[in-house]
Amino acid sequence: MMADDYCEISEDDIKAARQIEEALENESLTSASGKIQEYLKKISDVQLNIAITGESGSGKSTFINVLRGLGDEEEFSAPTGVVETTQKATPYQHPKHQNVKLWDLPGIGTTNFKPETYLQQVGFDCYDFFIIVSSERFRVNDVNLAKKIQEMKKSFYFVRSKIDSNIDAEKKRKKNFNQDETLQNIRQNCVEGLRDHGQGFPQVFLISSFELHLYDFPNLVETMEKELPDYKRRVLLLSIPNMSLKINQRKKENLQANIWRSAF
Ligand SMILES: Nc1nc2c(ncn2[C@@H]2O[C@H](COP(=O)(O)OP(=O)(O)OP(=O)(O)O)[C@@H](O)[C@H]2O)c(=O)[nH]1
Ligand SMILES: [Mg+2]
Repeated sequence: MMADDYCEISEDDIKAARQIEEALENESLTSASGKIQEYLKKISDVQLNIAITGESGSGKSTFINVLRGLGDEEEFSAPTGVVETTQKATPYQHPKHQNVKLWDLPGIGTTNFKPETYLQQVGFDCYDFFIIVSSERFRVNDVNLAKKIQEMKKSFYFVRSKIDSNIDAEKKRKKNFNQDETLQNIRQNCVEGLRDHGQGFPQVFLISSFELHLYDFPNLVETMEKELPDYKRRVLLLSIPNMSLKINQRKKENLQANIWRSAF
């Protein structure tokens, strides 16, 4: 399945956008604003395509399964594995939002998906929003994905996965093990890695797909719940790029008409 099949704006969206544009050209602002209101009510119907991306083996497919409340071997779950597993972008329904699709992308950085061709192979610019999943170390591929997303003026969450492995290893090996300090180190490493490459204040979540109640998984779910409508709104607005221009134009015309009227 190709991502391009899914990331198109629906016929209905285009029709509604045309109606608004026409209203802005031919009707009063009040009538146009009525149409805009109507359109905004449809926000809940907007398709949002979220790409789960990152290096091969970072835990992307496992993460999608836990977000959907599924075990790795349940029916309809995403295949996971200890060797390169996901070979093509595959959509999965978000558990709560009908119109949100979670796309399980192949991992970047294998012989099948080299960094030079990865973006094109997975149709990267088609998605509306991204979750970069990174395990172990902060890597150059993570930075490059983040940069590309920024270039496209889209947003991402950065998920640092497999925290359980890090905690277990440190606990076994270090006499002065302090969990909070270890977590703080990992977080700082991700935030600084992104910030040093011009990513401002990225949202970083530390998670273990094996221990969901620990670390940042609950916070990530809550943040998604809160912010998904905003991303839908953004997708909606991007689908009608001319609209604000036309609104401003009409306001200006109205203003000029009023100036003349008061002058007379
Ligand atoms: N310890 C630990 N292992 C994990 C976690 N998430 C995933 N794994 C393991 O990491 C391996 C890779 O997981 P996948 O979910 O298949 O990784 P992926 O990023 O989808 O891999 P590709 O599809 O090959 O790109 C599997 O053996 C998982 O069980 C986690 O939170 N903690
Ligand atoms: Mg996978």
